[in-house]
Amino acid sequence: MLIRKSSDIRPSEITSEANYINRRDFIRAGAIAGSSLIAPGAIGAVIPDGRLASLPNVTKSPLSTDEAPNSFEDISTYNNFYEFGLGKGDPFVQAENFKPRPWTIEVSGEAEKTGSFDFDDFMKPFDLEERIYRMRCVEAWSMVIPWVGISLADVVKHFQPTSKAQYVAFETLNDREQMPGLRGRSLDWPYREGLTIAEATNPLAILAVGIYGNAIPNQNGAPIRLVVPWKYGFKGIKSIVKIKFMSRRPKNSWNMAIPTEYGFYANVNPEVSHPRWSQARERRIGGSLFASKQDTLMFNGYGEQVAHLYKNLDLRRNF
Ligand SMILES: Nc1nc2c(c(=O)[nH]1)N[C@H]1C(S)=C(S)[C@@H](COP(=O)(O)O)O[C@H]1N2
Ligand SMILES: [Mo]
Repeated sequence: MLIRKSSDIRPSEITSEANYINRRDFIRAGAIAGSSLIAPGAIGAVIPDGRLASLPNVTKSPLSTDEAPNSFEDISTYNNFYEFGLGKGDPFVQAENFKPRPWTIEVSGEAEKTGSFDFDDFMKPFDLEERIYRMRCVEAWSMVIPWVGISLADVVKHFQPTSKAQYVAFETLNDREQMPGLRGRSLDWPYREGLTIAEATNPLAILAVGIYGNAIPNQNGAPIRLVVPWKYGFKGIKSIVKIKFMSRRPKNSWNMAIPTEYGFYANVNPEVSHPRWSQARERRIGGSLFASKQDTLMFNGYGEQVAHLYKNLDLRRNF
C-alpha cells in the first residue's frame, strides 16, 4: 500500500492476475474439500501431494455474515503479504514452497502461562469455528472470506494475562531464506501488530488457520494469522510466531512506516479519509469490473459488536 493507490489499479492488471493461475494448482488446493483421501486432524498441514488438509470438527458461528463469500481463487491469488513481494499476485507464486510446519509459537510477557509451543500443541485447547467475515483493506477493496479459526478471547484467557497486561503484540516469521520480500526495505521486518486486551477479547477476533474448510494457504498467512474484521486488513498479521502480553502499546508495522497515514487502531471508518484517498467506498473483489463501488460501513458493519470499545475515543485522532 506504500506503492500505489487502489484507484491506480488498471483493469488490464486484474486480467493479467488471472494469468498467474495454474488451473491444476487450484484443483490441487481447493476443489477437493471433503474428499475422504485427505488425512483429517492435521491443522495447517500440506499433505505430501500438495493438497491442503481438510480441517476436522469445525462448527458454524452465528457471527458469520450471510453475504456471498469470494471464490477460493479470489481469496488465494489477490493478496497482500509483502514478505513474498509487493504485487497482489506475488504471494500466490512466491509462497508456494513456504514451510508452515514444523512451526513454533512463542508466548511471552505479562501472563501466568508462557513458553514456546509446537503449533499442534498450541491449537489443542481450542475449538475450530467457521467465521464468514467481510475484510476491508485500507486500499479500498474488500472481500468476504470463510475463515476457519479459534477465538482469540479463548487464547488470551488460556494464557492468563496478569493485571499489567493491557495489550497483545504479534510478530510474523522473519526468515530471509523463505521470504524473498525481506530483502527489500518496504517495511522494518519482522511485520508487527498489536491490539488492546479489550479488542483481543472481543468475540469477533479470531486466529485463522483455515479457509473454505481446509488449512489456510501459505499466501493467506499459514499456519496461523490474526483476523479482526472491524479493522483495516493490515491489522490481520500473517504467519504468527510470537504473541506477547504487554503493559505498553506495541509498535505496528504500517504505523512505524508511515505514521501520518496508518495508526494503531485502524478501525474501518468511512468518515476519516486516508491522506491520499477517500475511505467512503470500496471495490468488492471478484465483481464485474464495471460494477460501481459499494459504501464502506462504519467498523466494516460490525459496530454493534465493537463500537462500545471506542466510545471515549476521538476516532479522527485515533485513526
Ligand atoms: N506479515 C504480514 N501480514 C499481513 C500483511 C503483510 O504484508 N505481511 N499484509 C496485510 C494486509 S495490508 C492485508 S489487506 C491482509 C491481506 O490478507 P489476505 O491476503 O489473506 O487477504 O493481510 C495483512 N497481513
Ligand atoms: Mo491491506
